[in-house]
Amino acid sequence: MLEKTKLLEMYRQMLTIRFFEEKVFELYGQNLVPGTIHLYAGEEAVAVGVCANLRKDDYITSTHRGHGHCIAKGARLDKTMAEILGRKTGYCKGKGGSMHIADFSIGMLGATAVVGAGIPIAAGAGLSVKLRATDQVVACFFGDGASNQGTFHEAVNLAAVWQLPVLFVCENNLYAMGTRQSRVMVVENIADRAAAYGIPGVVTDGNDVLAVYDAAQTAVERARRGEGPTLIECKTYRQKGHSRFDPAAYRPKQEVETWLSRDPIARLQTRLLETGVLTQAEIEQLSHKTKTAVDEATKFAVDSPFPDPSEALEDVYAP
Ligand SMILES: Cc1ncc(C[n+]2csc(CCOP(=O)(O)OP(=O)(O)O)c2C)c(N)n1
Ligand SMILES: [Mg+2]
Repeated sequence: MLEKTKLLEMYRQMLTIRFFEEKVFELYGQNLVPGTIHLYAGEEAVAVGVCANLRKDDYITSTHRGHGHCIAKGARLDKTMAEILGRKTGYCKGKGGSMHIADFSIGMLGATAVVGAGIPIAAGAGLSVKLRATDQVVACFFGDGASNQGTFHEAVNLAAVWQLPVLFVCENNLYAMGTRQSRVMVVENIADRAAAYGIPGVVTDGNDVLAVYDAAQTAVERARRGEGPTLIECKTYRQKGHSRFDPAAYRPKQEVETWLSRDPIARLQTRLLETGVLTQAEIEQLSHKTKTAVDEATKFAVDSPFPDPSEALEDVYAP
């Protein structure tokens, strides 16, 4: 088992992401979120298990489902929430919104609405690390759907050829919008695709933060030694629909129930209680503290002004 402080920090981060996403869903219902939202609830163990192995100067790239990646890499809750609500105090001055959050100061290279677009960016960041001869690593999050884009195959191949320090982390939540993986792929494990590029491919339980942590640890050590990339497939499930109020009627009821019973937060919590790392009272305290942090971030965002229309073209072009 990992040391107590690490376990507690991972638990706190997963809880934070869950409460944050619940709040975003609530605010969306109140018409406070411009555009759309893609919630990460149910997949928290992936971002947290991977990022717990990263340093502040390591990089990540993200997706359209990126709030959890930001929080796990150390983004501020208030600036993240403000960006989602389109406020001037947000990470991109309210002009990016939910799918375009970036913070270079913590190595968060950006979310993107273009499926698969973050994958070559991660390879590029890996190349920059190699050219600068540092021991930084890059973790690249993407979905099962994105793994069918050409960008995935091109970027993984080049990263393998050049032995770039990249973790390709596939969040296989079984669906790309309403399309089930088995309708668009003959292989069952996306990690098997690693063989085509001569790199290790690992399948892991994406709803078990300790399993994700272990897989990422091995891959990070390999990358820091200069031995190249790893493909990690995390089997997971989004608890809500694809976006907005998608009722996800295309998913069998039994399947949803099975995955809800594997909730990553409840699983870690049971383990922490059983092993005596945390007591029930401590869990309640932590839960209260985390909820308060999300509420404070929400208040900050809601009280913040919108950007002025005159600023619309600022930060769009390089000076
Ligand atoms: C290049 C491109 N094609 C299509 C879309 C529309 N689209 C948005 S999300 C999505 C599904 C992505 O599925 P996956 O990669 O599995 O990620 P998940 O939503 O399951 O996290 C699609 C097709 C897009 N945004 N970009
Ligand atoms: Mg998917």
